[in-house]
Amino acid sequence: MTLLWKILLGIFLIGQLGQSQDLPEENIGTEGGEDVEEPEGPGTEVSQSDHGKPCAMWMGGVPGTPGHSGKPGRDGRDGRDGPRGEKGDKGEAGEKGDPGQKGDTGPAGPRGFSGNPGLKGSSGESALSYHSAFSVGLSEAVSTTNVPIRFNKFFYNDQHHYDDVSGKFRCVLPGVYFFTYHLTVYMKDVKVSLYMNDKPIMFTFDKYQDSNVDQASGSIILRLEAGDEVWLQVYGDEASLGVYADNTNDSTFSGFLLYPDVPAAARKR
Ligand SMILES: [Ca+2]
Repeated sequence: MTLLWKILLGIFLIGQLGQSQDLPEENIGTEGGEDVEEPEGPGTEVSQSDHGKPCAMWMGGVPGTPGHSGKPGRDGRDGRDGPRGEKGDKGEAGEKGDPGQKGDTGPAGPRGFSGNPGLKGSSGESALSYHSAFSVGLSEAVSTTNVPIRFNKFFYNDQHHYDDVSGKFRCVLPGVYFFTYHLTVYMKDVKVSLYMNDKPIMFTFDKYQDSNVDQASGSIILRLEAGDEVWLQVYGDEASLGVYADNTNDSTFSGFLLYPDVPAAARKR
């Protein structure tokens, strides 16, 4: 029994030492002597009451006056970014900008409807090439016999198929031609022949009557080859030189192509 008691006492004392370590240092210092002497005493209760007495007798001091306000602290660090705000109202429309540059040419569009028929065109070159006509006259009376009459007044001779130097019509386009002449007869009788290639083929005679202006005329249709020549000429002596002309009396000779001899190659067109 004695041994067991001592063990229990030892455990108790160890617990007391743990409590004293938790106390403030000032308290430990004032009661240090008493703690050393306690393990020798047999009664635990007595030593416990001795230990509590000094603490019960302490009294709290009067609260001190508040200290002066300290200096302002330093500025704090910047705070974190705040939460995202709500979406704002739509702004007003801006001013109209300058016109942009011209764009590239777009792709070709679809084929359109057929148009109206066009006007009829003018005659082609092939038709013009078959033109041959002349109409000439005299500026004065004929004075020479047995030579071609040289008509020197031109009403129409665009193709120049009538030669005013020789007084002859020269055929360029082969075909059928029509010739006609209207002569004023004055002061003398008129005897004229229409020649074709040095041969007289038609004759006209008109007898002049005193104090009267007369006319002599003739017409003929001939088939001509290229190079054929046709002209008028007085036949007989000077008594037949009655072909007359002045400002108010004309003597004319005309001819034109009626039907051209179209080449076989042209007919197939
Ligand atoms: Ca007559």
